[in-house]
Amino acid sequence: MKIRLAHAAAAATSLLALWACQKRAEAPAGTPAPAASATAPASASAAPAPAASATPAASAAATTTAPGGSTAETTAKLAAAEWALKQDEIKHDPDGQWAIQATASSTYNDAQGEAAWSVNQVTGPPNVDKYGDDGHAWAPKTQDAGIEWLDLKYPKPVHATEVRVRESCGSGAVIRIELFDEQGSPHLVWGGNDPTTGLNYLMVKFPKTGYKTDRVKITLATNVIPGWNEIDAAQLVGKDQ
Ligand SMILES: [Ca+2]
Repeated sequence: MKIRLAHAAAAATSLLALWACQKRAEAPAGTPAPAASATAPASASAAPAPAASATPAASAAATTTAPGGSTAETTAKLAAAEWALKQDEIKHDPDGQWAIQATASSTYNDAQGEAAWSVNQVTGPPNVDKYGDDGHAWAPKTQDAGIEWLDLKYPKPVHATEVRVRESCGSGAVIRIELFDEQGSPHLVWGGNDPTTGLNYLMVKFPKTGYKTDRVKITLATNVIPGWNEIDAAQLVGKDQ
């Protein structure tokens, strides 16, 4: 039966549990075993994203008592503070905008409107608090089928300098970011290996665009990271001129 196959696949990928992000809901049956690679096919161009280094991975460290002091605890607190500062800075960036409309290649359970995991869950500011499966983020219809995309509209056209993608489950599967100019032509601003792990932002910086844009397309290769790949929100950064 397919259930047994699914269990076998799950066992085979247990070593990848660090990356995998499982859904509480039953996964669609018959999903092929995901490829065991965390490396995106390197595609053309552009500046590599800075490493997503400020993950609050520190909670584990906080429970280990360093002999002769509280070094681990201090490190954990500093990491947590750094994460809080980073989030605060992004949320209050005067040049940052959150998406107001979104379409996607697919949605989990064909979710529409404001339903959990629908594409509308990627609009507005971030509202997923911790890494893992969460209906406040968008999820595609299947876990590891391959190419999926989000097409996002922003309130104000700007000369863009950065895109920040907040990944909240199965992070690391983004392979491409494109901006659309006012004539509707796409421009690739980044492509490659997404280093994001845990709940964090993929932050892609690039030279200020000569054109104005209010539309961003984010492409994922969901087969790269086993399990569900969910996006909480995405910010476009840029100025009027
Ligand atoms: Ca969200």
